[in-house]
Amino acid sequence: MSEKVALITGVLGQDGKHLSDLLISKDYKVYGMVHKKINPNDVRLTRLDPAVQLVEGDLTDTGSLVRVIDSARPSEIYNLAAQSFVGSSFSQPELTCEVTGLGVLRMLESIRMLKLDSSVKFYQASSSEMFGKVLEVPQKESTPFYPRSPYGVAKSFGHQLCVNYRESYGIFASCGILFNHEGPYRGYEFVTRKISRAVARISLGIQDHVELGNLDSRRDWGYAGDYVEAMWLMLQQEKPDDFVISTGEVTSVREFLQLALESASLEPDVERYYIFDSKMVRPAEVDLLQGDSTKAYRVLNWKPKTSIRELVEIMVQNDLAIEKRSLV
Ligand code: NAP
Ligand code: F7E
Repeated sequence: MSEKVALITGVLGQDGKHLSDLLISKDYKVYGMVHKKINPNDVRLTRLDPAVQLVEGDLTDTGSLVRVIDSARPSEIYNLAAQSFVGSSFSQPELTCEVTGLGVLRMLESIRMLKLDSSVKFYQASSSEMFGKVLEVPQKESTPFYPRSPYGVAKSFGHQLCVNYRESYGIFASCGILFNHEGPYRGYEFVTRKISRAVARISLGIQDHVELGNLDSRRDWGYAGDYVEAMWLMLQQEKPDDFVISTGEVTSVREFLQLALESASLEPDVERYYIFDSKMVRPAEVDLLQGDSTKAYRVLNWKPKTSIRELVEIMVQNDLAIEKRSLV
């Protein structure tokens, strides 16, 4: 049997770490695309399995993408790279649309230029942010998009392009409409990691509060390790398609903070530990996201395994261990 070869863009991100581990455990040869020179001591680099072969390319540079794909000759491409922070998409809208939106076009065009239309399976990291000001609860594959940020707009563009290239050129392009997923490799700018780190530091006496914006937003938070399995399953199907990946459970930012405080054996008294930071409030907010993954269960036989309590526990205990190490 020929070797399975995968290319992951955005390999240094949260999902890149989980997915590369999963694919290596399945005996894939994995190429991971990075877009700038990284300090060799950067934890995002050192945590990667050494079997991942790094290649240099940028979603804003088509020539680099063509060269990366041509040299790796993957059978599966997972396009995880993006400017993925919604908050920054308001301050850097053009960059976000270039990378997160047009970057998808450049990947698809590179596949076409190399005449790999019928031999490559392409996964696009679509997002529940496309549902934005939701027109239906819960949200499923047929729910119309109403993005509320430049990030959501850019993801909607990338998603629609995949559908169009699938229908126009027969490219195997599948989109995972993933709801928020978190874990120990989550970036510190996202609210769950900001909370788990702050709570760990509060419990160790390093700080005494956490500054947050809107506590009333509600999200459908899952564990990233569960979600990358769905990505892989989508590319093992005979036909390309789009799937909502979610838990169906909704938790507010306030409740997430309460659970984190409990996990660190602190009083779950939000008002005692939280200070409002108006800088964290976005020009337009997504108030509620709740997914319906019935289709993923039916077609992919995929279901999330990790509860919100378990997720919070994983994140807080991980940050407690990191913060304790920093004290010695
Ligand atoms: P992440 O941690 O932010 O990782 C994104 C990666 O993309 C980073 O390694 C980043 O590198 C890289 N990148 C940024 N600009 C690039 C460019 N111009 N060219 C090439 N690479 C570039 O994101 P994640 O949480 O793993 O998410 C993976 C994907 O799923 C993203 O597309 C995200 O938008 C999408 N998504 C995430 C969630 C979620 O809840 N995590 C939900 C739905 C969809 P630098 O950091 O070095 O710039
Ligand atoms: O915000 C509120 C904030 O930045 C969650 C990305 O992975 O998931 C993620 O996008 C909520 C928002 O994630 C703070 O206003 C309050 O309502 O953790 P977040 P996000 O915007 O939901 C989607 C599915 C993606 O696709 C994205 O790539 O929390 N919030 N206070 C705060 N958020 C942050 N970051 N920081 C605060 O202090």
